[in-house]
Amino acid sequence: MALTLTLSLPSKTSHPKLVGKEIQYGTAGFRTLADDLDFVMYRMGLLAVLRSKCTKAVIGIMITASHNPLQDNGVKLVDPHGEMLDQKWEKLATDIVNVGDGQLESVLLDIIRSESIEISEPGKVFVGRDTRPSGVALLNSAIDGIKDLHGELRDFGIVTTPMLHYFVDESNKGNEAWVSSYFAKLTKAFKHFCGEISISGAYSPKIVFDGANGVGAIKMGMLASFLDKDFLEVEIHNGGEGILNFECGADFVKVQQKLPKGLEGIKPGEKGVSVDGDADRIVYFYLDDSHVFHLLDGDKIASLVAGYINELLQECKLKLNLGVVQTAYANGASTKYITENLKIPVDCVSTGVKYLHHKALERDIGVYFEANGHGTVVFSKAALEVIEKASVDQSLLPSERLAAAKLNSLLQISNPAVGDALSDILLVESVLRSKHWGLKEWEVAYTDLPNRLLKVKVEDKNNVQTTDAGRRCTAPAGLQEEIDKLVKSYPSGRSFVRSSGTEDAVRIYAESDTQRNADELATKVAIKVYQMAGGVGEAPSPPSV
Ligand code: G16
Repeated sequence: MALTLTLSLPSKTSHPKLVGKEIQYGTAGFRTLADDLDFVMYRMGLLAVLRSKCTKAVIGIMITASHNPLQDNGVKLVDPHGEMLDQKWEKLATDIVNVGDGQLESVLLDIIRSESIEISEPGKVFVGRDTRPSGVALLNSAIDGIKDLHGELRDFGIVTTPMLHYFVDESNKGNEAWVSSYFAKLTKAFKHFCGEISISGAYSPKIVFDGANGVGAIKMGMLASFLDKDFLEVEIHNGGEGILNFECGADFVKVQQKLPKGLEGIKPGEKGVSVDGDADRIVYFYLDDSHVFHLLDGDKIASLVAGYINELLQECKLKLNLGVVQTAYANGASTKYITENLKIPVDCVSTGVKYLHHKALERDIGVYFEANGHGTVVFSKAALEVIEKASVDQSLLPSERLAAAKLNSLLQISNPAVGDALSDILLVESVLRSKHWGLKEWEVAYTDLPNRLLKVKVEDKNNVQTTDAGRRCTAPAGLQEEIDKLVKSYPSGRSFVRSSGTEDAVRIYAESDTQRNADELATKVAIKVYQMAGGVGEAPSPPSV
């Protein structure tokens, strides 16, 4: 029977498409200048309702540009289990955003037909935003879209990105989805894990926290209020008084490999922790006695957490399949340590939590972290049942039951929906406390190969195309061969380039035996990108040697 459905979109004329250039659903949704996003938000409101009707589940809309500068904003859709939007729908999102106003209804009708959506189904959408001032108007645009397709709305206000993912997941499981229930769940599990473990050795429960002047600072304050200082003592800096992500936050600290603004007074040995603008990434750092800066990034977190889970699995003698997932940005030394010393298999996937998350789900217990500090621990329902059973199995030795019980409560601390800076802090602190370690004891497991991350602006970042999880460049022609030649002349050299999916730039990564060599290799590769891929603005400065 032919579909005679028509759509009326009363708010459409209030959100005209003013931007001509094509934009794509990137690594984590649409992300660009906030001024260009009004129609995108409206259309994502429409799409979220369709996705909800299609999946018969709550869908999330998070308005954030995460680590990007204040003037940017963005939007990502959250799927029913709290995971990133299905890739087929990413394509639909791109289609819907790039059609002219005149074709919008027909494209929506095409989606309704092709996805066999029953339009009378309810559409339920949860929305949240970070602290960017532009978020208020953009949220209203998304709400117009939701209302135009008669969707039901629940607005969580200012929340971290992982909180919104968590609320969507919990709600679809039929559980409570409240801010207070999120904090209660995380802190209960943390207290349960740490309750029996005394503070001793090099461990201190104090962290010096860099909130990137964003939502992470607000929510860290709330989290800390659920915990006594014996569990976690938090000294909050960059709580919103300065500019979001400006010279602070996890991305700044990771890329610049130095202290964030506002934490200059941190004492040698104190634990520094930075989150990014929407609190889905963390990195740890400290100054040694000579005031030299040390970074413990997502690779270090993966090795710490996976190593500890492995120990517990061995202690309770459970044969569960544990694996780590990384991307090409993982430091070569971390991959070697995890595979050769910890003997845990490592998979390498393309950049983007969406890829890591799905790969990690293939294991009984999957630990995934990007080097930039984005990650979590995921586990199957069956694995959790096996662990729970072992924790009370009287036929096991008490030490075996205890290890299973510890593993059980450790897994409750993670946010299984997505990488979450707040739950990751509790996860890391749990392991450090259990091992009576400070950051130095954690850091010594392996030494990072010196590395450098650079960015180059080009006329069109689509000029750079890659394959093999972003490790080999297929366009422009000849660029990969040039990179290969450069890499060969550096001991332990490795370098790759790829277009960012969140910024208008091409990223360059290089590592080598010394910092000087890593810097030199990265700069030479950046110059090649600039020359061969249509660089704009100032050319990267040639290395001084
Ligand atoms: C997002 C993604 C991450 C990714 C990062 C950078 O993080 O969620 O998985 O690593 O972008 O991606 P790209 O190199 O493509 O710019 P966030 O924290 O910015 O949302």
